[in-house]
Amino acid sequence: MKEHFHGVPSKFFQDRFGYPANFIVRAPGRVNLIGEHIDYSLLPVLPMAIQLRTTLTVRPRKDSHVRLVNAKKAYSDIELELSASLETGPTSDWGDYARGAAQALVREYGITVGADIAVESNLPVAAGLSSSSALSCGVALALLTVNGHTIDRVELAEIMAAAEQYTGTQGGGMDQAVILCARGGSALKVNFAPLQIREVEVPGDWVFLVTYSGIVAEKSGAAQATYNTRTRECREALQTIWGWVGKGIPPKRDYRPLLEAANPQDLLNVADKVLRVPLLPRLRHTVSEALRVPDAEAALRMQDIDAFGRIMNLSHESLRDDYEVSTPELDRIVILSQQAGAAGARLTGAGLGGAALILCTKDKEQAIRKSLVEEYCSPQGKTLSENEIVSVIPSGGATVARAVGG
Ligand code: NG1
Repeated sequence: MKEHFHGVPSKFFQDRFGYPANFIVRAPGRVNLIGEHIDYSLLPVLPMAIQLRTTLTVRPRKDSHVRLVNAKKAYSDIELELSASLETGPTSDWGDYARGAAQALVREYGITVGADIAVESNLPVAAGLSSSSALSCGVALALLTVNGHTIDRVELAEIMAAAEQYTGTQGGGMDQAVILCARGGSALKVNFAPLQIREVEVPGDWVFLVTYSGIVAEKSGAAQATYNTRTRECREALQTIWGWVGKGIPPKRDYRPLLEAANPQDLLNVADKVLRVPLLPRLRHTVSEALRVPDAEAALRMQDIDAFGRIMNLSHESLRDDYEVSTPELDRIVILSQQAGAAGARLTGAGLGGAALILCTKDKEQAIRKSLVEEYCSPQGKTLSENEIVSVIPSGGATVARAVGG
C-alpha cells in the first residue's frame, strides 16, 4: 500500500506547525450500494469507497503527545497524550474520532510515539459518506506508521470498528472495512464476525451520483440518539422473535442464526403475529434488506443495471417506510431522479439527512442533473447547484505515502 510522494506535502501543515510534514495518509469516504442499517446486525453489506477523501499530513514527535489541527475553521485544535488517561469518555467534538482510535491502539499495540497531524478533507461532514470513519481510520494509520507498526488491514478494520464506539454511536463495521480494504474499480462485499471481504467489480459504464440533501445528519449530535434507538430496536425484535423460531439462548445482535432458523416468509408471518410497531417494521426492513444484498451482488456481477436499480429503489422504500430514517428531502431527490430516468436511487449511509445515491447510465446523467438543479428545493429553501451533484467512482482504500526526504 506504500507509494512515494514527491513534492511539498502540505502548506497547511507547514503553516500550522512551522516545519514540514513527512508523510501523508489518505482515507476515502464511501457510499453504501446496498445493505443499509444491517451491519450492526452482522449481516453482509456492499459498500464502495469513493474518490472524496480525508488527507492527514503527519510528522512523528519525540514524545507521546498527539496534536491535531483541522483546516475546517469550526474545528478547534485537539491535543491528547498516548497513555492510560485516554480512558476518559467522549467529549462530543471532532477529537473523539482521534481519541477513540488512539485509545484502541494504545490498548492493542502499546503505541507510545506521538505525532503532529494536519487534517484536510473534501468529504462533506454529516452527509452519510463516512467522513467520521475516514478520520478515525486515517488517525489510526498515522499513529501506527509513526510507531513503526504495519497491521493487516482486515485486523485493523475490526479494531477500528470497535474503536469508533468510543464516540457513543453503536455502529457496525462497514465503514472501517471499506475505508481500509477497498480496491479501485470495485465495490466490497463485506461479511462480519469474522470480517471477510470480497471485491465485486463495478461496470465502468455505470454512473453513480451522490447528492447531498442539505440536511445534516450529525452522528455526534441529534442523529446519534435515533441511530442508537434503531440498533436497540433491532436487538429487541431479534430477542422477541427468537423465542418463537429459534432454540436456546437468543443471540445478542446477530441476525444470521435467525435467518438460518426459518425461511424469510415464515419469519415475517411469525413476526406479524408476535411483534408490534416499531419492532415489526424494523425487523421487516432488516430481513428484506438482508435478502437484497445477494440479489444486488448477483446483478452487479451480471452487469444488470436495471435489476440493481430496482433493488436500490426497494431498499429506499424500506428505509423510508419500515426503518423510518429517510427525510422528505431525500425522498424528493429519489423521486426526481427516478422520474428523470435513473435506474435506481436511495438514501445512502445512516439517513436522517445526508445524501442520496443515484444509479444511471451515462445517457441519463444530464437529464437527472437538470431535474435536480431545476426542481429540488428543500422546505428550508435550499436548492442544488450542479457541483453539489458529484459523480463518484469506485476507489481504493486508505494509503500511506512517505514524503521524499521527509
Ligand atoms: P454513516 O452514514 O457514515 O453515519 C452509519 C454507520 C454504519 C452503518 C450505516 C447505516 C458508523 C461509523 N457508521 O454510517 O456502520 O450502520 O450508518 O448502514 O457508525
